[in-house]
Amino acid sequence: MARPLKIENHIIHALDVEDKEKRQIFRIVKDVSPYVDAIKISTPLIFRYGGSIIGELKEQTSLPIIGCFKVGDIPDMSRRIVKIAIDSGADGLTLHGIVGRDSMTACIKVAHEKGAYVFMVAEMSHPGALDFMKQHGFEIAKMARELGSDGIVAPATRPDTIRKYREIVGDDMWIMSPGVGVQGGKLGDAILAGATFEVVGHRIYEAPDPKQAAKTFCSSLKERLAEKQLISTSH
Ligand code: 3DU
Repeated sequence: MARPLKIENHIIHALDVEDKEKRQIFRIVKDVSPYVDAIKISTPLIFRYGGSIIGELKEQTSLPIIGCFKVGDIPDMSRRIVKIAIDSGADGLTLHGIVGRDSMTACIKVAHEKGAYVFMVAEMSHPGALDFMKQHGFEIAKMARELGSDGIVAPATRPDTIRKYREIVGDDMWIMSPGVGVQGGKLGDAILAGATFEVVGHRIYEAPDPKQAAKTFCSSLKERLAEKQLISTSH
């Protein structure tokens, strides 16, 4: 059974550190865990260390590990990717909604059978998302809701669109919002617009002291949310 994803700090750390040694990676995970709600990993870490790294990370933290593999293949392959990622220890996964309903249905089915959760990417945070993806983001979010996805991914770099995404998915789905920091999103803007979690990668793992950086992100976000009396959002 997957580790539950609790909403406490509203921050997910993107642990994109395949260039570091395991000992340094484990240190970061231990140090940042009190200040974030999940650890998100991506494909480069798996290429560097293999799928067994997921289990090793889970020995360092009690937080859930979200595999941000943006699964988006034909239904059979998508299902197989989701299955092996969860069997390797992933508690949650991201999926690429733009590949369509059949692939997403296959992913959600196997994830839920295995007690894991999924976030469907509706719109990405980088400028290239405006080429094709943004035009379909709201439809993807609607599909995510209809298919029973646990959450969506929507950009912290365009917080205004988050309001609309929240309207579409309703109050009971998670919205994970990447793009805070190096991509230009301002801490707290996405949450104040309706997101559940903001994703912070570089600004934590590249800091001279990742623990201090995570602590500061956590307290600054709490202060901002408290100002707006929005200290916790519903799921
Ligand atoms: O820009 P950062 O270093 O804070 O990291 C952002 C992370 O979020 C990184 O792992 C990237 O793969 C992920 N992500 C996006 O940046 C944008 C998306 O739309 C979806 C995921």
